[in-house]
Amino acid sequence: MTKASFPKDFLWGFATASYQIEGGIKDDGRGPSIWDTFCDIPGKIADGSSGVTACDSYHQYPADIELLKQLGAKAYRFSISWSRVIPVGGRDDPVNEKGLQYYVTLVDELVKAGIEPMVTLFHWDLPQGLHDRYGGLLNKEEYTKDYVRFARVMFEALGEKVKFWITYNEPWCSSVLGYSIGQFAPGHTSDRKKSPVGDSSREPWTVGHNILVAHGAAVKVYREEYKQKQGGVIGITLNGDWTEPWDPESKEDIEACERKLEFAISWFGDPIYHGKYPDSMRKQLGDRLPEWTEEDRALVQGSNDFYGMNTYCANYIKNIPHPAKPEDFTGNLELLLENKDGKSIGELTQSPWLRPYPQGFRKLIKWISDRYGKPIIYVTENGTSVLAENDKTKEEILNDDFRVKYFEDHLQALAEARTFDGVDVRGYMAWSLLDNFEWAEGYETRFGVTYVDYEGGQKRYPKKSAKAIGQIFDKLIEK
Ligand code: GBH
Repeated sequence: MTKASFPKDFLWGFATASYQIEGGIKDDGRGPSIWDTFCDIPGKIADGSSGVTACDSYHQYPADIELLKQLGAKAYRFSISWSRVIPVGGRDDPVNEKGLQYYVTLVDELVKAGIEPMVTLFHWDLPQGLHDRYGGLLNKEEYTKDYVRFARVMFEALGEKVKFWITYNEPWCSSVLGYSIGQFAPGHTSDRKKSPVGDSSREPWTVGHNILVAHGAAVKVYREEYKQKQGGVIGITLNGDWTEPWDPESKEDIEACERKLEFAISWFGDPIYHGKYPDSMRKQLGDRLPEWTEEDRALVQGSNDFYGMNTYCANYIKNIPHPAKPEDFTGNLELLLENKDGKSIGELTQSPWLRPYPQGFRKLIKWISDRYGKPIIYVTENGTSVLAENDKTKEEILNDDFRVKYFEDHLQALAEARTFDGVDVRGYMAWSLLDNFEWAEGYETRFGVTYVDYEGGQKRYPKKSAKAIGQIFDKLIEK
């Protein structure tokens, strides 16, 4: 019997994002991002915190690299703070050399340590200057030009040392959480109790479209001007979680499961691989979903060298038997954590939305692989919080058996998908290297394989899971 495994050159490591770890938000000329602004609005972040210090990685990055070395990581995925590099953000605005130098040094040091840098250009922290100047992500013409210039600055500065570029992290989150429910920066929503501005029925679809076009434009520049001499690959990272029917007997719930995956993943995946939006979305959203011009389609279709996959959990799905509300972004269905019989999809964690369901990981990656013609896939995020972890003592936190089990189960499922389902997965980045600023949840929720002591100078202490990942890979990687 064949054993599920990964090939020798399988790229594994850990992931982070700029605003979640860097701190130093005013250091060396960094400009504000929409997340700095959002965190200043009372009530938006659960514990009233912000990324002002976070893990202090702007200063303590050598400790991060040390940690990666110690854990045996082959790769490190991090993101660039655009407003650190171009403080106001625009194509005619000055580059901040000191801010740029931070990333040049980080990449140099990683390469020296034998760790492959995987660079995300955009993990949600848009320069506030661009939001103020023309509405940021809502303005396709202006935004695309500014994003392409930013991308170009990074391609030039980091050059051939970077072989993996990710244009965007989870455009679904920027669109839906930022422009429909207002839970993330810039907080737009139709709900006037939460925000004075926003139109949940239209803005998320506009923003999603604009991100796709900007992604495509940056990929075109990379392929035409840099790829050959630098030898890297470029793609986008999409988020999405597996779905199971709330009532397995219900045809409607089964159909709704597929629709949910389309609204979450194919919204972006289909234009990139098939040149169009899914029919289910067009049917529900009509002309609120932008049309593809020939010009935009040419930029977007075929624009992925690889598919970046983020996934954490799964949901039960229940169809809604009434016409969709204008603000619906799910595909007119309910997302539930228990099925018809009251069975939970997985154990509780600190994140209300996250209950581990490893078999869903295998099914989802196969679904993606089948739908998009067996693309090369890198899992760019996967991980878990732990229920009430922050209330425990440091010693207890370091013994994170729950997280160890999560990684064991998910890596086994992933190896099975590769070995038995023919999925072309080439790498895996655990979320996250460090406990960090968990967006609207603040610091209460910890996702790190490393405990960060926020009261003790952000000192890092690897948890059991940090060391376990290397051991799990050691067992699964072919000798
Ligand atoms: C990732 O998103 C992010 O890339 C990363 O920055 C973050 O720290 C990590 O997850 C852990 O959260 O509240 O019902 O609207 C994961 C995808 C999609 C998960 C939106 C939470 C909210 C569901 N996220 N989802 S709900």
